[in-house]
Amino acid sequence: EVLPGDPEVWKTALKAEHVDKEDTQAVANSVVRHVTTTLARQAANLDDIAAYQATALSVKDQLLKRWNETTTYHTKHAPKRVYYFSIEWLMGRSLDNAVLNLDMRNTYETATQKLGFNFEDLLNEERDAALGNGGLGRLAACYIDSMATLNLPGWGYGLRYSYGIFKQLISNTGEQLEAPDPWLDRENPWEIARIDVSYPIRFYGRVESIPNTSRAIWSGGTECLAVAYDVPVPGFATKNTANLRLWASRPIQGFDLNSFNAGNYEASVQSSSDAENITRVLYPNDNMYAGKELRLKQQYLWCSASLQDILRRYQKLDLSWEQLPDYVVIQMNDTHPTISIVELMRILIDEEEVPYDVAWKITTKVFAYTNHTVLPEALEKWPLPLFENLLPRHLQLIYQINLNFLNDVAKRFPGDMDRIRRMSIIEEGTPKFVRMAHLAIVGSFKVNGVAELHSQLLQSTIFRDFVEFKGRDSFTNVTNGITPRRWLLQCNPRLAQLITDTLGSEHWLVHLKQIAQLLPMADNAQFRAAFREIKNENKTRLAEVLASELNIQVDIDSVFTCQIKRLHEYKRQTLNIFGVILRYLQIKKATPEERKKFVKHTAIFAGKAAPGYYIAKLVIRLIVNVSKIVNNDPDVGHLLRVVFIPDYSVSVAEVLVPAADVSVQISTAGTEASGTSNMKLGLNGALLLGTVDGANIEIAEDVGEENAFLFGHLAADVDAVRYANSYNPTPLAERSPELAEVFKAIEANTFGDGHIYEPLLKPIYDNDYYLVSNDFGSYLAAERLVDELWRDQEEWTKKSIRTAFSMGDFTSDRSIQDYADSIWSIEPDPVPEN
Ligand code: GP0
Repeated sequence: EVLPGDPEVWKTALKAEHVDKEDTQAVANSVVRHVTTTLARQAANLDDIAAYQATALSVKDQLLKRWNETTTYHTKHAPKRVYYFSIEWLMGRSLDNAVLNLDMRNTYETATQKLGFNFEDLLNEERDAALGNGGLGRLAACYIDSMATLNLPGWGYGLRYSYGIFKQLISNTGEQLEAPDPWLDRENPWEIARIDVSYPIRFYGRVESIPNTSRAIWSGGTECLAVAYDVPVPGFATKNTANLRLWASRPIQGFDLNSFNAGNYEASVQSSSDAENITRVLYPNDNMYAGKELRLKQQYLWCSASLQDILRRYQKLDLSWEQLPDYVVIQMNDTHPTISIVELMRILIDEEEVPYDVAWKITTKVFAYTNHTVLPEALEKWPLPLFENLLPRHLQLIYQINLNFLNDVAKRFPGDMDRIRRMSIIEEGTPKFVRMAHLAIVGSFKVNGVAELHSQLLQSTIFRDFVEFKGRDSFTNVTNGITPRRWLLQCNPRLAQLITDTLGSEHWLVHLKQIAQLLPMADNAQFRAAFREIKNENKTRLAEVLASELNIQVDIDSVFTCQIKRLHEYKRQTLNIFGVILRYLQIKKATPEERKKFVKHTAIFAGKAAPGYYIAKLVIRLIVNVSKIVNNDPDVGHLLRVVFIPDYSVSVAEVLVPAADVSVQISTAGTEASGTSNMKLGLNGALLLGTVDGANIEIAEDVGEENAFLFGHLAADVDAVRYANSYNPTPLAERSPELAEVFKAIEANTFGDGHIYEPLLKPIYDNDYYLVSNDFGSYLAAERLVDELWRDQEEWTKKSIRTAFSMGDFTSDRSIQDYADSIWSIEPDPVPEN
């Protein structure tokens, strides 16, 4: 490397910056330097917040050194890189994760302790980076952790929302209220603003074709800037540090000069705030398409900036455009980034003068698409007039892409007009729509689902025509995974220690399959006792939080059932709460003698509902109101507790996951693409109570069906049951007498005014689309098996151990390795240890 000026001075300065992993004093020095300089504070007035910030800044220094080495090395090496495009990144907190990955946790803990602080308290000062709704956003976060850990050259691209997912408050009457999440108010110590890395983004305007070419000039409209903010993501026990580049929108000059000149000062300031509005807030919908223009602006800003950035990097290599796919692969996390297919075409054709056919050949070798749901209400389709107004040139290109595509379809299936209508990227009607999933498939070389069943359903239902056209090989499965660093090492340190001690090394943290070696320990009474003690300690920690934060006393000898996920009809929190109500009614009916035979239950719920999702909010209300009655009924005693934990987040999950005995995964079969809390809970020893859906199937296969509680109708039978429910309806009491009893109790105002819940109950009486009544009986039967097993704690612990140690395949390292091998064709490129 060439150093400017005096190389010796440079070298000495760079060396002076070095901090040894175990050098507590050097770490303390670096923290204090940030206290006195960056934060301009003094030892005498240092609170936990400032101490956390100084500590985080000191850790960031360490990350940035590794980040620099990684980028320098990769720039020189020029390997093929993967770019993971995700509109959501649910990162959670970074401090604990970073010091663990750097292998500096002890050093930082001791250093901050010597400076007079409790490290745990400092960790709790950090706000979650909650730039996501749920599974999809958290998946991206686990994946970038694995990309860094596996030394794969890859970056993440996303949006730097000023406001992440809303803060959930629960009113006295059980209603969900939403408050903003101004997570950047206290400054974010983990990001670096790259004011010098910014790109212009155009919206609206007009298009002029250039005669006798495929090219056009897009001009006018409005322009703003996308500015880069980088978040370094350390791999575990490696120098490699990945980069998450998030874009923020900014006005192009601070003022709109036109209105400024026209003497309209207010309008000029207004247009600058319009630009800032684009990345103001994350859309709070999960598995639900909303169709807002501002959201399309977000998507385009993010995709255009990311592509401009990637192409600028590529152009430094001085190669031909045809070679782009040998250096760049872009994984699209759902259809949200699909516009980037068209944007790449636009840049190549209009700006780089690449012929249309060549541009198409290049583009379709760069993109791969991951689908995350078959639910029709989640599939993105933009009203054509809205789309055309905002992105007129892109619509033209889509027409051309569609024309060529449908011509090819017509050649393969002559005269099959219905097929052409079904497959078109444009949906006919008034208005017309742009179908983003179709565009994503047509523009990608590979399409994958996120669990075996989901990938099969994609190929046999919503994408069937495309499989017939493109061939089986274009479609594949990559089952989701979770990072064992955050979801075991960090959230359950004692279990991690037990595993490390028993295996005699830490290798399992990067080769999770190795924990299967511990399966025989299920038959070792001493190990079982140690394992159970850890679970009980985690339950105690949770119980303390519930007592102090919610004033609810729970019995740690009760079985903790956890359903922690977004509120959604298809996820059926209803089944769970109706089951709780039935249990309550049974306890009430029982004699004191009979009550002694009940297994004690603590039903734990957490999750947010989309602000506009009325039924989902009603379910929260029911859960909260049931909890108020049940938890305060002296007849119930310790037999039953119901807890709704407000404001679910990654950090809350880190407390819940290690404390769960039962993992509740009860979606209607065929609806949950994969699920990932099933993996987190399983890895921490919770037994699976689930339907035959998503990744539950693969989990049950690996842990052994005898160690899980599966129930409910199978995906293959759901349609027939649904059909019968709507066309040959039987009274609820015939479908499920128990559920009819539960509904009667709700309607009799047992949990407050029963009228309120009519919109929730009526659809179940009427046609029960999600099969709540049809599955209730087998759900109750599964619960009885849970109770029976709980009575035998030794047997329970055996199954819990077998569950945890059979989860080796559900690490995101395995998922990312699958992507690298079967889709991306990229290799690890570790930065050498000097
Ligand atoms: C799927 F379509 N998922 C969507 C969406 O809009 N948001 C979202 O979080 C989820 C699936 O529901 C999932 O089954 C899956 O595991 C996850 O994406 C990641 O693939 C629930 O976690």
